[in-house]
Amino acid sequence: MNDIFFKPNVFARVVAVLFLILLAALLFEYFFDPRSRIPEPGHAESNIITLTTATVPYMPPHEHTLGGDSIFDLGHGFYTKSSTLTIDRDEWVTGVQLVIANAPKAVLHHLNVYIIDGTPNPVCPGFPRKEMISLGQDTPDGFDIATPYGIFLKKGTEIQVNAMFHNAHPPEGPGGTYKNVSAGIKLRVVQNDPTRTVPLEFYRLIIDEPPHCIKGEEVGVFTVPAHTIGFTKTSDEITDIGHAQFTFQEPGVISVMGAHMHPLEGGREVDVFLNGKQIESYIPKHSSTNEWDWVTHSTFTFIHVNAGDKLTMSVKYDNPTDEPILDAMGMVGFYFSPEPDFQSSVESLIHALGLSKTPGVPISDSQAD
Ligand SMILES: [Cu+2]
Repeated sequence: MNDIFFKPNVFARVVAVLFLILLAALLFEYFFDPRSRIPEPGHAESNIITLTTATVPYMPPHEHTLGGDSIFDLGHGFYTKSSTLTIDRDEWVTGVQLVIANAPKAVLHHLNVYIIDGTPNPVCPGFPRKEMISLGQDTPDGFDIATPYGIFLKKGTEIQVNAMFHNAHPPEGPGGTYKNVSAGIKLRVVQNDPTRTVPLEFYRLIIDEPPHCIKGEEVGVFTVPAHTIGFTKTSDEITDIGHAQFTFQEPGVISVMGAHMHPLEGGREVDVFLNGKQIESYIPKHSSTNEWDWVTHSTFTFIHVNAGDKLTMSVKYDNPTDEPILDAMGMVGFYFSPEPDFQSSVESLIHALGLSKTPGVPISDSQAD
């Protein structure tokens, strides 16, 4: 045994060095790969895509007199975004989770995930980014998508997260000064899943005045006059009605749907109508004993629509104060999947889940049957 390699202490050193190299490679992958993939237990091919905005280093609170200021005022909102992520293989998104670091959720105004492919936004053509996910201060933190649906991300798709924080003193927000604040999303994804066959497209209807789409602005707002209770604005009462309504070009299914308004400024209700008939009502509720914590629950509706059907909305505010509310918002977000062979796919879904067959009847109602 003259071979130096087989001397015990040399062998142990070689093994130790190889182990350290492997460890360093794993740590490098984990900490420096911007797209951290975390395998999900129980699903061999499942994993998580995380996309996080740049941090806002210093976020002081500001006074927010009801109706007295606007989200467009300097220093009112903190805007931040992520780098662009290029999807490196075909993925189906099956779940979405909001993540906020170093601040309470109440200081997030909204987080949007955009698909950057040059396609104009279907509801807001002046805004050249398609939306994939939109979460707000008053929406749930995330949602799961049932089979056969999923958000399909084709290999090469570029996505980006944009977020706006709004840090108001009580009672409109928790107040406090926050450091290194970021927002992001975790997307649960699967590949080559034969149960995911129907891609979801996201749409967002917005009531605003004057219109923001034409100017390419991200946010649309309207004014609620002073001393008005039950002030209601509907899709056809605004200048650019095109982005507050949607006419379906092909048959399909609306699945996840939700709304955004400003409950802490007097937002009371957002209603959704299909061909003039009300199909959903979103009423914000306090989600804690804090005055600023509200949630407006999303719904899983599975509403069948035909080509030519029209979706419209309305939003209601109470403003008992002496000042107008300058930055009231009213929005509806929903996922639609065109399904030319709708009947066969819905039959299989009905069969699988034991649901109501009546078009327009939400699952939550039909399950009670
Ligand atoms: Cu808003």
